[in-house]
Amino acid sequence: MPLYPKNSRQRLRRRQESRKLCYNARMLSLLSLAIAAPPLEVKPFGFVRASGSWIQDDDASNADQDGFGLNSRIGLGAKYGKCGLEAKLEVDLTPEIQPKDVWLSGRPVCWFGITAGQQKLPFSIHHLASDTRRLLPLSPRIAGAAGIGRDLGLSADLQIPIAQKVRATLWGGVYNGEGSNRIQNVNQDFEYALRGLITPFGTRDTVFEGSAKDLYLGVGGGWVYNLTGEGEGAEERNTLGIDLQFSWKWLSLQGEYIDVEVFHASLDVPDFHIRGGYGQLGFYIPAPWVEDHLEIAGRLEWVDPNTAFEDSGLSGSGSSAQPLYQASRIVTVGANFYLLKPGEKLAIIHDLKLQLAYSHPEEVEGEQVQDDNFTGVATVRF
Ligand SMILES: [Ca+2]
Ligand SMILES: [Ca+2]
Ligand SMILES: [Ca+2]
Repeated sequence: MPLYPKNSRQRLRRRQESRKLCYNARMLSLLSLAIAAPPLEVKPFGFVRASGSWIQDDDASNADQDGFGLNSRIGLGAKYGKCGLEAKLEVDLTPEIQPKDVWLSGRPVCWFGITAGQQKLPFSIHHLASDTRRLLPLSPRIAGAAGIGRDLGLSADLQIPIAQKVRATLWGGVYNGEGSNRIQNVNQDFEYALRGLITPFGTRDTVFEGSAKDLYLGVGGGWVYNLTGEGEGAEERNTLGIDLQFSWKWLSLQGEYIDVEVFHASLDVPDFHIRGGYGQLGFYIPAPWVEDHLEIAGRLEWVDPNTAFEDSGLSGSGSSAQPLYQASRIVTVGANFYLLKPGEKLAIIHDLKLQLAYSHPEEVEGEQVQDDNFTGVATVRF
């Protein structure tokens, strides 16, 4: 007589087999977890941007501002998981060595993220797009006059997905308000920024100007508040901006309006506004041979750097030939040559291109300034 009845031996074998299966399944699930764990992506990047410009010499100025310039930057980006941790470190090498973006960002869930460190304030498309991803070689003057840059701070963003696409994004942040590469908060006051962007057809991963042949519409608005200086020298700035960006196939349109209200603690210094806006257009020539490689671009802009004053002719000396206070209207036309197709992923960030543009600023408050200029920029991005 066998020790165990036949059916109990079978049961034992079945139990052993099922235990083995269980073990295998556990190993498999551990293995699949290891495979599914998001890999850590570390990516070096950088660019070299060489520019040359010719600027008409005004009779009142003895400075010849024609010349060449070189900008170069290197950086390192690290990403863990699609909605996990991300870090960025980038440093300008020329014209001088200085840190640009230095931040760490965490997304506990895909639709919400927090970023800490030196970062761009969420304001204006032109400001948020990298220097290498812009439609024209020179920035509209209002972008520089508004003076919104990078700052040390803490920000949060909220992405609102509807039907699997991000249709709206909100940003908010608190910053030092002392400008780039300033750790100390000199006046112990903070700078605040808020931005909202509606993107009915989905958002872009990277901010850039122009078209990548995608259908894109972005309607945005932002506000920045900052108090700089102390006592009688204190200055308060309220900056409002609205922006619009559209692209489809060969065409791209973009416009912004920015108004900076400047208050002074001292009653001797008049309060004023810095106001300006621009509209620009890019169009790829859809002809054989040049299709996806040749884009014509144009921009109409208006700026008043100080609504309380107007200066006649040139203000400032040496290399700052721009009128400091008087309003200008500027017409710019340009052409861009791309060495990669816009449909390709790399071309979305304009990796290899040559840009040429001619600008005619017309002064509208005081005397005319001879300051027409021609600029060429070659960009290599990796
Ligand atoms: Ca401050
Ligand atoms: Ca003025
Ligand atoms: Ca002029």
